Amino acid sequence: DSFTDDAEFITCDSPVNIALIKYWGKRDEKLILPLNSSISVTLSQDELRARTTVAVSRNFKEDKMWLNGREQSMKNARLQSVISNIKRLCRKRKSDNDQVNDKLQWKLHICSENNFPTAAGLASSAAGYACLVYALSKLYGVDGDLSKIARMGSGSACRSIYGGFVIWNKGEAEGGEDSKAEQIVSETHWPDLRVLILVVSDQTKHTGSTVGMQTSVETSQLLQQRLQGVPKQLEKIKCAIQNKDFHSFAEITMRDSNQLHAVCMDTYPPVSYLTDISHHIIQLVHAINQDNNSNMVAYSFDAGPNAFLFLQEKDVPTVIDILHYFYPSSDPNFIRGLQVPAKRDV
Ligand code: 2P0
Repeated sequence: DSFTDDAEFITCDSPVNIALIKYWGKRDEKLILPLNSSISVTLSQDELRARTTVAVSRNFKEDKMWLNGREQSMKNARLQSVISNIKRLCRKRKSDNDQVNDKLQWKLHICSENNFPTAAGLASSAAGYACLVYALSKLYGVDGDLSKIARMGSGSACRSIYGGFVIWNKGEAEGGEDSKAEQIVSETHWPDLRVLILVVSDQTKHTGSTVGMQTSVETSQLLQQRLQGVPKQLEKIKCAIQNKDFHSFAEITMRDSNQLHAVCMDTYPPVSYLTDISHHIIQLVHAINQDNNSNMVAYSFDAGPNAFLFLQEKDVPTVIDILHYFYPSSDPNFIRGLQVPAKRDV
């Protein structure tokens, strides 16, 4: 199919978010409702971003989708759920507008690409679904709470709809009406916070998050234990963020990352996302902090071996020197630039 005058399209970029208090486990697989609330920071789009173009045309013969240049099946329940939810919102608001009604009938083409390794534990599904939802909302002229629709694509995607520091409230409602993200503070709140991403591996992870967390819910007692403690950790990190208390922020962040990976090891059969290099980075960060008598760096790992390091701007040169000393011959892409808490710009 080719574009004609009848085609309408829009391209959007979307940022990655990294959880400080992690989401791990669902109470409803279909609606993607989490067992616990989570808190994340949205990163700037200089290094990691998803870019999605969505197009409709009366000449398209069927719905189609490409991810990083490869055609994907449209028979994906989450993808279908996102598209139908956006269209439903559109119908609700614009039922008397013929032009919009036409557009809703036309076939849809989606083209999405990441400028970083997909499915390597770098939050690609979060950026990808947030981007798709945002782009579709613009195409069909829909506004309103996009976070809930992004959640239906991938849980963590609901947090990439906002910039700065974001909480995804787990909600109580059975239908998920109140399970959505909201901003805690904007990207201007803590301007000297920095994030360094150490790309230990760009290989696709062996156990995807969806299956990994499902197995944890079924088998891990430690997960049940963790769920009891999360509300307190959420309050503590909110407080550290409000006060820009880096020392506490760092400890809470590292403890939560460690707890997630302990839960993964407690899962049966165990899921291990960290590699020897990840463990070395953990030891190195604690050595740096011990030398400094206060936390200078914090690590956080998602469902993959890659490290997200948090630090303050003043400490960036020191930490980069140390990293170069310990990883002298590593790939030039090993350190993926400096990220700052960012607004969710389009
Ligand atoms: C998070 N992760 O809070 C946690 C930390 C990975 C480790 O959210 O099944 O891809 O699509 O809702 O969102 C990754 O899980 O899982 C994730 P689904 P998702 O960022």
